Amino acid sequence: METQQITSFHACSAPIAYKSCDQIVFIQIVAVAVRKSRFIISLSLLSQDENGVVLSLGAEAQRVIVSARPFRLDIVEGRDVLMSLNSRGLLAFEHLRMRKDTFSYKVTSTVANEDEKEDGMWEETFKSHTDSKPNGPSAISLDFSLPGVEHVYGIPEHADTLRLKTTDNGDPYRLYNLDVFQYELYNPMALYGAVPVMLAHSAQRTTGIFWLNAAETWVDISSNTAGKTVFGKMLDYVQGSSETPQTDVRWISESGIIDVFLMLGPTAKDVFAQYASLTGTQSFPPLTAVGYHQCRWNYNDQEDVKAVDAGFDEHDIPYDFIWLDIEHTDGKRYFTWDPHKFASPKEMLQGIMDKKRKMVAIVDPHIKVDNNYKIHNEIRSRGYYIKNKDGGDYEGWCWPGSAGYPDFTREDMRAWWASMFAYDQYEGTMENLYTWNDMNEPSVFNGPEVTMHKDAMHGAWEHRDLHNIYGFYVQMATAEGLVQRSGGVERPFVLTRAFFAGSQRYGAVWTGDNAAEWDHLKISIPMCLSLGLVGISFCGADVGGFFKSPSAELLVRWYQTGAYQPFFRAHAHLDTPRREPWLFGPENTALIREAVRQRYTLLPYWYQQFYHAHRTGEPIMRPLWVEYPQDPATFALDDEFLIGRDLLVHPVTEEGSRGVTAYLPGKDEVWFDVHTFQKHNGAQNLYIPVTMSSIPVFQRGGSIIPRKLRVRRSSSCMEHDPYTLFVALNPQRTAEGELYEDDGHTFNYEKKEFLHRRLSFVNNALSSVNLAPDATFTTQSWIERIVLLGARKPSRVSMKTADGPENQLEFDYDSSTSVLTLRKPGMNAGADWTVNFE
Ligand code: NBV
Repeated sequence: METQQITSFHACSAPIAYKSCDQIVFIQIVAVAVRKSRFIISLSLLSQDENGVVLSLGAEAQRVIVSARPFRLDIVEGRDVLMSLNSRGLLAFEHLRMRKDTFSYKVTSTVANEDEKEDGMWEETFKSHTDSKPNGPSAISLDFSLPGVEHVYGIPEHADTLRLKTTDNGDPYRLYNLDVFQYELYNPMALYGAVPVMLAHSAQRTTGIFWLNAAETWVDISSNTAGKTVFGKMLDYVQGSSETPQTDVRWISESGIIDVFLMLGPTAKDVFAQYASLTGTQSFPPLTAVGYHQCRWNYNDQEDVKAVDAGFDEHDIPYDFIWLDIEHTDGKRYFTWDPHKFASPKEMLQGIMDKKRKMVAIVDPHIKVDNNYKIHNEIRSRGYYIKNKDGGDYEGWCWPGSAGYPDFTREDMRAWWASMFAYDQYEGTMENLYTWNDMNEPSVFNGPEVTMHKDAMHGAWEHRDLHNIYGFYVQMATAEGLVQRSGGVERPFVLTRAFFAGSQRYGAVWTGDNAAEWDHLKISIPMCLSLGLVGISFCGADVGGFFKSPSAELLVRWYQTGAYQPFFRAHAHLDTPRREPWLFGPENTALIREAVRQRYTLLPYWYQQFYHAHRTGEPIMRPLWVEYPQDPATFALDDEFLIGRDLLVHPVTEEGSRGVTAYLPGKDEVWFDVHTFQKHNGAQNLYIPVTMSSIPVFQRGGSIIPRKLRVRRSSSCMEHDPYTLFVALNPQRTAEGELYEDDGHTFNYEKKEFLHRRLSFVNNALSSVNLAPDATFTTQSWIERIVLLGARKPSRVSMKTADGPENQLEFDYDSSTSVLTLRKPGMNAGADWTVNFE
């Protein structure tokens, strides 16, 4: 596996002047390509006449052809058009205007009388809410044509299939961060977060469009092959036609400018790197956050927390975090504790810390209007609240009653908010307390669509212009607070419900208030996959379902699925019966225990995946097509996924299921069932009988996966434990993998305090070499076992470290499964060593 580090990128910028309504409008269009070395190319003019210009994009015969009348922009490589902009002429740009009878500070021109008469242009009413629209209608729009493309992905958050649908017969996909009560599935409606990034994929190429706009946005998708394909293959009558498949997309935003980044690939991994160069990569979480999280609304008091914590020990189930929801506060005043139920938070936190576990407490961004509440008084006196259209502090109704909303788009406000997480400000806190930001769309119970009025003001900007980025800034400020409280030493962990492009830099997201239903378990897969494709790898869904009560079977299946998704947290609504893992009878407790334990054995691999995502922007939980881009059978799979390159997971998401059919990709690949070690060929649909004991998971032949098999109370308790290496051989009898380790919680890895090794099996020898010779981390962990899958029986196995003598190793060989096990080879995990199989 190669760790690609982005050292520089070049961005070719083509501001296009376009005449509209007597205004010159500048559309910023940027094509992004990432290079490993310093390599800057600027657009150069190839030709020009009165009809337009042809510009060179530098590499690979890529050109931008700009036609003037009508305006159209084609990105061309060789003879192929990769993408056309405005080929359908849907470019629209409504400039900000002044209403005749009023004055607006953002005036750019006057408006024709006819405009003013049109309904809704200067004022809009939704239920009892009136939007004053001081600048009149202000929408922008542009169309993109994608020749050769039948599959588009991304633009989360929607509870829909991974492959986006055409919207000809329904609503477009809507991006508008909303607190939606009991959301519907397979629906383009807006949810809590918005990332305006779409990926287009064909067997030839992957490209991306990043529409940088935080206003309410709609995306319309149409395709000339809609309904005519099965598993990505064109049906005969279309194949026979001369028509090239094409997808057409139209983006519309309510306000702002057209600011688009075109990511030209050509591979999906190139697009991830290109997008990462613009918005950053997944933050590297503390290792503990990759463990299991136990949450509910609410754990009632300190005694309850203690009992639940003890329950995990009693039932021998590991966990890392226990969570406190809004009821832990003093009357929904965030940064405080209920004086009766949580009278001694430090004592509680110390008890948890003694077990090497952590806690998360919720801090929402709506602030109770209460003159006796320090946080409110400070925000008000500093003038940090968002203002209403008349200039007063905006007030809305939320959990605490009347609430103000801090203006997180202000840097000074964010700095102040961050300072509130200092141990001497946020009383009762200690270093094992982390944070959850909920309701940050923002949720306003009495606002239009349960959110903020669009004409509320953030300084000179209307809320309309930046709505979708509000939640991003809440999480940013909170994460900064957690970093600062430790003097910049410790990595933060912050979960957010609302998000925008770039939120990956500040922590984890979850898919909000799902329900204890099989369809909600199913949808967690495409929802997290879509987020991963646009950079947000640290994603999960409430295990068990938030609303309603899961059957024992659903709960077990959900644990088994959640254990293989990046953010693994059980959560439940206040009104649901308790559902700690041991409340469903001993058999189900055992099944849940096993699911959680499987997660813990794999933590070294998960952590390594996070490190990789942090370095490259590649998704951790990824669709199969990312690794098998030319195989159309992978293009629309919603029921299975890869973790990194090497683990394929096919959850069981049907009630009473006795088997699933998994697609194993790659005609040259073999896949090993991680439970039975049975080997299967790639490029086939495989029926796998299932029992309740586990879900199908496969390791790719050709990979090496490190695990820690001695599962303990929490990830921290396993810190120095030894590794077992699972070496799965491919038909060429080779395998490769990595081993990454650091202290698991500080930023010292940035100062090269980590250990990164390449493990490889080639020519009957397995070896470990240093991938980062200048890195300085030493480990106490050793290799206690090596398991070779798909192995032949050797006559002799010996091991050699750099400075030690050669040792002969004992081994077991199981000829029925072709599994060779070396017990206690005993080398330090950070050493150079070679094991020879003769
Ligand atoms: O804070 C209470 C809940 C929380 O448990 C849930 O995870 C959030 O998505 N919160 C929403 C507010 C109330 C939801 C009905």
